[in-house]
Amino acid sequence: MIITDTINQTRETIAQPRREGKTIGIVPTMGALHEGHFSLIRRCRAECDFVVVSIFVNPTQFAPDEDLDKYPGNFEADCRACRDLGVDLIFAPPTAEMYQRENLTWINVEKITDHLCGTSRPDHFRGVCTIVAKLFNIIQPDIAWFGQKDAQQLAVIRRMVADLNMPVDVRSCPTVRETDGLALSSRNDYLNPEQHRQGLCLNQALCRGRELVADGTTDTNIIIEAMRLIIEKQPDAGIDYISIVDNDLLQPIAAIDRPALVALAVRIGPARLIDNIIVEPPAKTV
Ligand code: PAJ
Repeated sequence: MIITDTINQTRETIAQPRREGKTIGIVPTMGALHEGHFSLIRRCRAECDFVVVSIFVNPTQFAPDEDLDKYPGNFEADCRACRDLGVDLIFAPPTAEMYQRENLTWINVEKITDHLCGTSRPDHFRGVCTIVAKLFNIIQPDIAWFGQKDAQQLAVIRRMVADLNMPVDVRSCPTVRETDGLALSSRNDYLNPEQHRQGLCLNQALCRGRELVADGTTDTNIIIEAMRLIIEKQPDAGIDYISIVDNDLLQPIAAIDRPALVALAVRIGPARLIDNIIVEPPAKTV
């Protein structure tokens, strides 16, 4: 496994497998790797000849009051895990390599970023799209993997790739959870055991939402209120949003009459947790 930290070295390293006609896959990450990341890397390993993992805590997707300075990381452990998973190249540049001058060029995906996390993190997806586009330009992967855990990020990146005709096949993997249901996240490191317990309310609320839809409830207000009650039972939980949107442009919908994304963001102590599921409209009986 090769580890690079400059753009030039990375391009030179990838030139060889590309010449040999190998398919290049990338899993972009911010490090502090866990089973969620590993699931993407395993898929990439299974479906590509040359596997690249990028590890870069991207400052432009953090607002000034967010957790950039204390974002968890353990580079040695990440490298060991990647080696065990058969990764060919880790690209782990310092910030000054990725942003060599004041950044004046940004990618903004409109509309899909209007709701959900876009409301409380207005510049977040601009930072995500810009860094992912830079990574795509540096690595020029054939295939890139992202997690359904960050459903809005996935939708935004798919749209960026489509609108800008980027020659990358974007694929996704389902959300990996702890056995107790908490979606894995690098930010779970911020939780003490009691906060972790309270964090289970996100998955519980989503399960309740799924159950209501399965029982024939389609009114999204009713579903959202039922979910809200579950979250509000936890003393340290602060709701950022609970939303039900269509699974294409992520616009709020009044009824589950098409595939819908049920998504929520909840602050528990020091962590802001997000989670989501996709629900299908109840089958019509004839
Ligand atoms: P990061 O939070 O490190 O996540 C990297 C990838 O792992 C993302 O595609 C994310 O959706 C996926 N992932 C995280 N937790 C997961 C889980 N529990 N199950 C499945 N997949 C999971 O997302 C980012 O980094 C950054 O925004 C990035 C795309 C790298 C741009 O900076």
